[in-house]
Amino acid sequence: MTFENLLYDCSDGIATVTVNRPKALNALNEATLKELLCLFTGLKDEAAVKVVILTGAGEKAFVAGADIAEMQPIDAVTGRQFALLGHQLAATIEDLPKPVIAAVNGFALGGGCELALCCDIRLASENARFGQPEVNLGVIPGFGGTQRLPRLIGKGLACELLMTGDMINAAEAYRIGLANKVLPAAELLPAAGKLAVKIASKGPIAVSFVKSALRDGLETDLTRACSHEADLFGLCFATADQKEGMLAFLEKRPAKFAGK
Ligand code: DAK
Repeated sequence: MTFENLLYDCSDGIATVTVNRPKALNALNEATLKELLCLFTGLKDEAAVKVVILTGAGEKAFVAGADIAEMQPIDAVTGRQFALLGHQLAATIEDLPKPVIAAVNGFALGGGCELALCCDIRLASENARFGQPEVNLGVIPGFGGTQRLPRLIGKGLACELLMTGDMINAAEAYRIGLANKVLPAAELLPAAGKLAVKIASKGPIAVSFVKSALRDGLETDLTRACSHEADLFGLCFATADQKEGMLAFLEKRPAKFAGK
């Protein structure tokens, strides 16, 4: 796959997607959003890919936000279309039946923070900075930040970040649960790769059900969410992976999952 603003690599079941506009700190213009949407849509049916790592090119930024130069002159109708494109991308990442790990290697601001928020796991380098600085620009987050941030870190902390536009460092992001782990910059991608390999060794259907149970369950009441979990748990017993996983345990050997 070749793109103008993205790099793509896949080996041993791990796909790495790199937003590649380092001169603009990987800011998301419309073309990049469309490429991300196209790529993540295609990954759904890419059987060779088990886990995806999303990162930014260069040493300074994951994604420094939506492209301000491109956004500055737009009108309300175009603004809405731009926001809808961002929402479509976020939903595609969240609905992808495979885990997506954000390797946040620098600034994750505005739309960049929102992009990281729709990934399943966020690892951060020590130089990572997170923030929703939209209020500094006279706008609000347009790619779901006002919704996903409070769901992850709680309403009070989210309010503070969203209303002040302040940036926080990686240690603070870890403290409030925005980052799962903080690593020296040179260790970020190897750590993301190691984590991806570990998850890729598990039953892929079970992993995708975990993602589905979390995604759908957290958006509904506990009774319905547990019922959804029970359905997915039951469905596991229709898979060859369940038979193999449990047989392998009984035979004291590693399981060989076929994803069936
Ligand atoms: N867009 C475009 N260019 C950007 C950019 C961005 N978000 N961030 C950085 N750049 C560019 C800079 O303009 C500069 O370009 P040149 O001048 O070299 O041509 C280059 O990247 C390097 O940046 P700096 O020279 O500024 O680098 P520094 O290290 O001094 O500062 C910084 C790094 C990240 C602190 C600073 O660049 C900065 O504050 N950047 C803007 C961060 C920001 O405000 N991000 C949020 C963007 S707003 C919506 C949908 C979505 C959104 C809103 C509404 N709807 C339609 C409703 C989303 C909004 C956002 O994401």
